[in-house]
Amino acid sequence: MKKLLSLLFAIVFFCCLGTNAFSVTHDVIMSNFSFQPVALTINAGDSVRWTNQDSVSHTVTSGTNCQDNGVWTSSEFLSNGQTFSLTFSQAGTYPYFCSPHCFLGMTGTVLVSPVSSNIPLPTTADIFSYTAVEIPVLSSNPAVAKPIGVGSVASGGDNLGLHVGINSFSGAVDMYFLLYVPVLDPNNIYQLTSSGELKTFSEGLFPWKTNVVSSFDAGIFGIIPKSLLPPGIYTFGLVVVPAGDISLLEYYFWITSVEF
Ligand SMILES: [Cu+2]
Repeated sequence: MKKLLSLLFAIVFFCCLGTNAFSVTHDVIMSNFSFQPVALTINAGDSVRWTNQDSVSHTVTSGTNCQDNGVWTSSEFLSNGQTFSLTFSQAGTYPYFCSPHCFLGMTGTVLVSPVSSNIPLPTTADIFSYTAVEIPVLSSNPAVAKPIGVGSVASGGDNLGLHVGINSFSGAVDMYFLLYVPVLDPNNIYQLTSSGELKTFSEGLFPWKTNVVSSFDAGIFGIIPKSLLPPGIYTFGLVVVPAGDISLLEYYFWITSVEF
């Protein structure tokens, strides 16, 4: 398991990152001055892709009564064959229209259903890589969740403020927190132990948290001014497995990097 985990981390870090089975993309066609389907129901975390099949240009503009409500930034004018995509992470009703043809009744609605706040236990190996965020993004959809936040360095700020925030799972899980900072040690990926120490994989396998049953939000190392850290690439990973499962066949692995 420890070799596997280390290898896995290396593969993910050096390669690129896979797709996942959780987000669904739904298509809406713009045809004959209408959106088809007019009303689309999706789950929170899903995406919608609009494609213009008319020869005239259309827009995808949020709002009612032909008034842009700014819920999303209106698409540009889409010519034939062009697409516009959005991901809906919050449940709700999202009316929209085509700006030049709203008066013709060219309107539509996306209904976003809430999903359970529990993240389902992993049943396969799923890897989710994302661009660093300041604070964790919570979601019951593991493909949408961004459980590791890195503080203001994510947006060019001065501080590394590591933070893990995550929803509860539908069963108990164990979590491993991994760090790889080649400028400090190019040869080892470290695990953060439950007591806050850093251990290499040659020292064993050290879960960060075991038997987690509820959601939590935890800071790690506090806030560190980046001026105190050597410049380089800092990569962090969170691996979640069903509690006690060391088969490494079923896991979620979130990974994110920040360079400063
Ligand atoms: Cu139009």
